[in-house]
Amino acid sequence: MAAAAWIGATCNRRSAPPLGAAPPVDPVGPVGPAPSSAVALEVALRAEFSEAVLDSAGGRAAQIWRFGGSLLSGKSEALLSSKSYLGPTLRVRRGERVRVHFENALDEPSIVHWHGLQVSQEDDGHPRFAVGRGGRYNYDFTVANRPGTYWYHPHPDGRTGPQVYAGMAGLFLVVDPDDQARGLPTDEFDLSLVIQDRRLGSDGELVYDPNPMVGFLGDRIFVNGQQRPDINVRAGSYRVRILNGSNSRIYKLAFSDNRPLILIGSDGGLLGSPVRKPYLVLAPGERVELWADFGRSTAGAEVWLESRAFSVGGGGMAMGGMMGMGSMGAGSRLPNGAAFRVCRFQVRGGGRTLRVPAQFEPLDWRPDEEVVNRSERRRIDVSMAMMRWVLNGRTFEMTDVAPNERVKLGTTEDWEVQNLGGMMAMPHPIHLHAGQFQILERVVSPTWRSVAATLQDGLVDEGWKDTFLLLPGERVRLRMRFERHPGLFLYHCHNLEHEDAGMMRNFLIEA
Ligand SMILES: [Cu+2]
Repeated sequence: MAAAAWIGATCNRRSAPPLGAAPPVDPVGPVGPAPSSAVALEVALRAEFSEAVLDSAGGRAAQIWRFGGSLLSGKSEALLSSKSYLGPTLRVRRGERVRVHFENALDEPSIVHWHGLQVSQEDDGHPRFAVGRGGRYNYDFTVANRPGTYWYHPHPDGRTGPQVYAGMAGLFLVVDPDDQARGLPTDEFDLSLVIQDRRLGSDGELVYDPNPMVGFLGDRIFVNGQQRPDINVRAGSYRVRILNGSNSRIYKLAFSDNRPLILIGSDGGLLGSPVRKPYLVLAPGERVELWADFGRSTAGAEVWLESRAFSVGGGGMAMGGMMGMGSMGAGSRLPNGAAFRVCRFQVRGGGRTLRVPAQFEPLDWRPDEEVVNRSERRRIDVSMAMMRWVLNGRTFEMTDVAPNERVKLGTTEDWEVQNLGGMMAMPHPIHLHAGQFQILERVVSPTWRSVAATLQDGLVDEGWKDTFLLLPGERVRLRMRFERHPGLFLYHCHNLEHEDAGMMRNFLIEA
């Protein structure tokens, strides 16, 4: 229990579920057909105690938790180990079958969620499947998703925040062999950045002391597990994939030379066509893919990726401070909405400048006629009750499904998610499991327009989404088709401290 000192200090409301024992679950429909194809990638993934150097100045190793990975079968480039606390990057193609043998060597229950992937309920990492120390869980799924930037992280009940913070996260890239023919930068010109914030004590160890209102906010920015790295690039065109792997921090990303950002992809892969934005807002769990040309001006040039100032509303700022326990200090040193630098791109040597493709494949949107609840949209009200964030007035119960949380397999629905926090309202990144959806509409109440104005030009609603940022006083309409897999899935806030405090619910896809 070496890492227990900092990891114990959570604001958790519930005791942990019994070790390794999945509670009884009602039968939730047939399991999807067993994959019959050959396994393209088979890996062992171990949640384990480890060490990593976090303080760029100190050089002393800190205690971390991580996903240790090893390749059991498949191509060597399908499992790329990281040089940091992050887990290995998995790289597979659509249609390939993946087997993961997960082992938990931590002292508390854990389970792996494949964020954004459309898999069966048994493969989705629901907390009811969490295994305790020494426990194992086997995943076996065929990648149905479009090529894109997905990721994996733990999803145990009440402990997701501390586990991700301790280092447990990794990328899951669904790669496309046609990208080069499509005119996209590939190989070394295809970069992935995982952005996270951390806080280190004077001993160089991670400090985790979340604020019950705001969540956890660190005061040091890490990219790919390293503090404020310089990223060497060539003068030329890049595809830059970015994951916000932070617990609670929202980024308003821009380049220091004020060039527009060219968005080519979002959570579920490439857009229909590139979109230019003045800045990009990336909430916890969201991904973007950018087109970036470096070194167009002078050789040896550099450009910073920055996060710019924005407003988060009452619950994210003043109230968080007033109610503050835990990381008030960290929160006030670098609150959500503060401006800071993320990383520096330094141009070293020549590359190739490509022309941004005007179009990619058109997206196959679900039409209005297909929507089964057009007359009465399903509503999810985000509010606060008894000083806790709730979804339709409820907090998470392991297998509980309310009457308005049942949908039919093979149908398409419109959902309206509404942020009603009153003066306490703050932004919440909302994530749905079991598929990708499209964002149709955002409406902000007049009271909150000035707050929304600091973020709305950079919100990423384009393309297929599995996570979106719901601003204070805002109503968002999304459309999702429940296909392929029946069963019990989750929808929740991806502010991990909100999630751990119960801002999560099940929904049941009935066959
Ligand atoms: Cu939240």
